[in-house]
Amino acid sequence: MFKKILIANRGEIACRVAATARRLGIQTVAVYSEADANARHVMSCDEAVAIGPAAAKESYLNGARIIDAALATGAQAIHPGYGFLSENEAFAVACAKAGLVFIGPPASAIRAMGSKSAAKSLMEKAGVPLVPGYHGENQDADFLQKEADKIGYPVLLKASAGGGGKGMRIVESSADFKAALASCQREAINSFGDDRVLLEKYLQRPRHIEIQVFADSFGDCVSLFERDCSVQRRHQKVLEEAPAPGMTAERRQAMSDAAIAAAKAVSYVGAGTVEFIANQDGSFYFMEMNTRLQVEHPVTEMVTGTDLVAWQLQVAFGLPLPKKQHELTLHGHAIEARIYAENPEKGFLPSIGSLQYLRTPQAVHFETGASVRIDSGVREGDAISPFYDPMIAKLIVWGEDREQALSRMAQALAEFQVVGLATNVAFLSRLIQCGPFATADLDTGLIERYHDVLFPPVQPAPQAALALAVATLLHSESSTEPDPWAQTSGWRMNGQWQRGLQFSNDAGVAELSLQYLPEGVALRDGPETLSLQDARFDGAAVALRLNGKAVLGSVVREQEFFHVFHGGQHWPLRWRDPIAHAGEAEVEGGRLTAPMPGKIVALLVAAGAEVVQGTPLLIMEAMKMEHTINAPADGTVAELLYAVGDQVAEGAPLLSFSMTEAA
Ligand code: MV4
Repeated sequence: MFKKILIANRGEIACRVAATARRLGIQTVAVYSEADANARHVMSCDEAVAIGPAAAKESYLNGARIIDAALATGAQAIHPGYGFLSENEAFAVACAKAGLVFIGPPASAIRAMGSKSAAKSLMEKAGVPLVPGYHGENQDADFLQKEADKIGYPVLLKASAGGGGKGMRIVESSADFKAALASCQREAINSFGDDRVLLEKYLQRPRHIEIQVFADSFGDCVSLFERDCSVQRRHQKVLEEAPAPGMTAERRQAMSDAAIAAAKAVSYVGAGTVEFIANQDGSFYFMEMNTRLQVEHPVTEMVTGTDLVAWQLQVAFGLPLPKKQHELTLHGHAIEARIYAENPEKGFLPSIGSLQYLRTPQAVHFETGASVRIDSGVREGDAISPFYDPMIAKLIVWGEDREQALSRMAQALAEFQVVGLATNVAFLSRLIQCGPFATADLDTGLIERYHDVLFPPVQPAPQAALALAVATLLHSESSTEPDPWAQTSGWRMNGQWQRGLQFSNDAGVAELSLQYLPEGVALRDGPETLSLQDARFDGAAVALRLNGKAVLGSVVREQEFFHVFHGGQHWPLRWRDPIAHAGEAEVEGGRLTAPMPGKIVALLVAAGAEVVQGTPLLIMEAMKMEHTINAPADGTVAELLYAVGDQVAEGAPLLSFSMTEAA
């Protein structure tokens, strides 16, 4: 076996490859960009080489630098992971020239599958089913229109050089054909520098089903069966599962046979995926072959009990496949969800920032038979930078059947907690629990069709979440005031009994009033009074009793936010801190009111003083700290209502103030 390999990638897949190499006793060399000097993947390897600036073009896509790093460290082989250089024919050739093993397919197979129409012709010859259509060289508009008429509408126009959904046009009728063709050709030349198109029968509500194949250098090729990746958004996979719901043994056999024929037609070696587009009736057609290991490979590993990276290393070293086809069986059901730093409510815009707080569900390595697996390239405190894919982790669960896998996924998502940036966790939760996914009524349009269910309006925070935030706030104040949770009797703040608290989210503001009692606090929420008792804290974890009932959760503070995790949901609650906002106090009926209970320690102006906005007017002491009340606007102090040394209750008017009228 290899003694040392270089991993030409970053993030989750680099960590994934390093873990298998370690298990097999293979030394690993990481490469890293300037943005990744402290990255998790660097720490996962035995050695690391800096390869350039943050921009991928100048680092992870710089094949020459990576080959130099491999040669300099004495690595025998390069694992490209996915993305970056994994399907780069020239890189595969350059590795071989440098005497390094490229852990991937032969360069000729990468090339053969690189062009859509050429690949289709090859597949046609190999007997792999294709969508009825035309993918020849003749690009004459009248000829193409006649071909489209023969196929029957709707017809799909695709850029021959395209991929990932770019340059596609649905044509509903012969009358629309010429205009759609011209538009498709324009996009194709702009995007790919090649205006050739192909025609296909357009499938309504298709599914994306792909077959994992593996071939060795002895001509053996096996199928590790299918994955259903129908749940996508703008051609980005969101959920993947294996096996495909509704798949029959006969259909699986037919798809596997077709995939193996596709691989053999290009003399494939290594891990590959043959993508099919499937009709709801199960009929399927070749779309393309991905000549690399894929992001979603863990679901296949979980249902087949294999380590596909170990297979890649073995095959690349020149060993035969670890298992024969008859030794491969399916066990249970696996689902993967891709957790991203992105904001679903803002069009899935990537969310850049740092993972200030990251808690993931209990996960043990898949080989131990654990049912939850997390593949991630980041840890708490790490940044999600604008330079690379903003994936935080892949969450993969296994169950005896789909139903069990689904409930484990729901549970695991409920335990996935992030503070510091927006994530798609709540969206994924809704997605896996929505009707069509739960009942496996899958197709590639699911997310768009169920938009309303997947984007419900923000709800007001439940009282339990508010209680957790309040308890945490009082606990955090216990460095300056006695902790109400540590008191046994009669505690009150500065002799005051009451205090107002405001927590807001996108659904509105919760106006609470707090009353300190010997046995805890009472929380008034509108007409209701809730008793809040026995709060206990352990890191971010909080336990308390609300009206006698146990409430559990976690609370993380981030500036003015209390991030409450409770009942599997994340409630980011903005606390309107009266101290922080004291200077902005509203002029209520010409009066400034005490933001909190306290004592007047200084009066800085006299009655009748004309002041400008921001002028300090008086100083209060509350919670053993001094708070200055500033003029909220330009105006005149009409009357001072307290003297130095007076106690004031929260909300008490302190002085009357009249704003200068705008000229
Ligand atoms: C199709 C199709 C319907 N009919 N071809 C999109 C990406 C490209 N690789 C192939 N794609 C499609 N080809 C025919 N003849 C619908 C899609 C399609 C799709 C396919 C797989 C996964 C997600 C998709 C989302 C929209 C459209």
